[in-house]
Amino acid sequence: MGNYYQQEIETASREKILEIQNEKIVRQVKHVYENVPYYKKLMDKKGVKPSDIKSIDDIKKLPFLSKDDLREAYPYGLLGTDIKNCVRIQSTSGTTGKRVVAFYTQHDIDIWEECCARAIMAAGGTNEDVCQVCYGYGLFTGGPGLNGGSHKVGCLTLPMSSGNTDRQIQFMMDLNATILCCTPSYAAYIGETLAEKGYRPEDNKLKAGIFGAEPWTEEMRQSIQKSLGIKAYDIYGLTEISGPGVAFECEEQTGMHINEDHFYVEVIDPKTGEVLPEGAKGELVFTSLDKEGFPLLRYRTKDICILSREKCSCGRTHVKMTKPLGRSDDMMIIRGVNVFPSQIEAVLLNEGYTPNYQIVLDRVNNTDTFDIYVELSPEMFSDKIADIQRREIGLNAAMRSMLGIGPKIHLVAPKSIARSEGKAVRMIDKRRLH
Ligand code: DLL
Repeated sequence: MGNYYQQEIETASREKILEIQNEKIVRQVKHVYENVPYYKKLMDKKGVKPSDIKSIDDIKKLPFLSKDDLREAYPYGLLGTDIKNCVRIQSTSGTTGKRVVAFYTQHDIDIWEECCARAIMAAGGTNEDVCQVCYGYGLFTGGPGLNGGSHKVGCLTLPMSSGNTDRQIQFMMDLNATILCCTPSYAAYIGETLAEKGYRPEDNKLKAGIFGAEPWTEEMRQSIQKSLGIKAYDIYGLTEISGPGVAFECEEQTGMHINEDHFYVEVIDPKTGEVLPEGAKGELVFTSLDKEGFPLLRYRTKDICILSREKCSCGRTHVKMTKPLGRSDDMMIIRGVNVFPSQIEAVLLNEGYTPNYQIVLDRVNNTDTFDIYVELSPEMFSDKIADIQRREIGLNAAMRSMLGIGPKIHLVAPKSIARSEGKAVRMIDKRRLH
């Protein structure tokens, strides 16, 4: 028998889940139409009325939303309730200067934390566990989401946030952490640091890790499991739909169960928008069925995935998604932070540079390296090293402020970055994550 947080719903029959979805979608569409003028306009343009949505199958009639809509409607345009009913904002990168801001009522926080609690219990968590959360706390959803889930399960929670690896290890060892929550690359780094300090995998009390927010391979899973002596579980989510816990892995480790009672999932052809049959590879689209603060309908994630309804030995009935197999846009995830080339371009132009640049990503000792080669214009060019260094420091700071992480800037001579005859090759990713 599995370890469930909400067994009845997690193992409900397909018919029961459909019944819940049918009921919720009718209510949610009506609510959004009446409360979100931005989406009402899109529906009116498509000629769809709330009364056209009689069951979940009718969802195909609704218009899509994307990050572009979020930018256009920034900051309040997609709010689904009076702002005074909201208790929290979380945020992630937008495609340019404007970030995505998502609003939560207390009800939304409860749903979100319950989803994270399901993930923790699927990884074997109980109220006897010590759960070390080293996802970032703050605007990023990772820390707050797993923190809330850990409380709901009744684990003793260590709200470490990210970074300061020596302190992470000291707490982990002294306070007998049993569950580790962080990005997979940070888990790998912790494993490596433990070994450097002379610890063997059996010296720690960890039994499970809940890792997500960035792509990671099956090989990486094996290596983390070995170095920490744990079972490593994947977890998926995005700020727009709530945060971590939209989907999570169970002990079978063959994909992530999507919390279908809260989030309806479709897979579409990213080029045509056509809904694809189950089992086909395409872009994930989520509809939040019962969120109040930021109730997005048919939100295009740009994550490429495959869904499967194969029976799972854990007893859960919710559909499973593969790990994201890529993106249908150019978003990069660097040290767990989402970065768009368009943000980098915006900084360069703001700072007076030309948009001739190249991004190089690599992974050294399980940590992402992030280099940007930027061409100087002839007027900027100087043969004084101090001038160049001053510019590099300034540009690094401007990038850090826009992106939330600092790249290593390399200023190069005018015309030294190869021009391309077709699409410019702006990004070289040597990490091989998919
Ligand atoms: O990364 C939420 C999260 C926090 C998930 C902690 C898991 C753990 P965002 O910053 O909005 O939210 O980024 C969302 O990250 O569209 C995917 O492209 C990527 N992503 C999230 N989880 C995974 C995963 C959080 N398990 C974007 N594997 C998503 C691969 C992931 N990519």
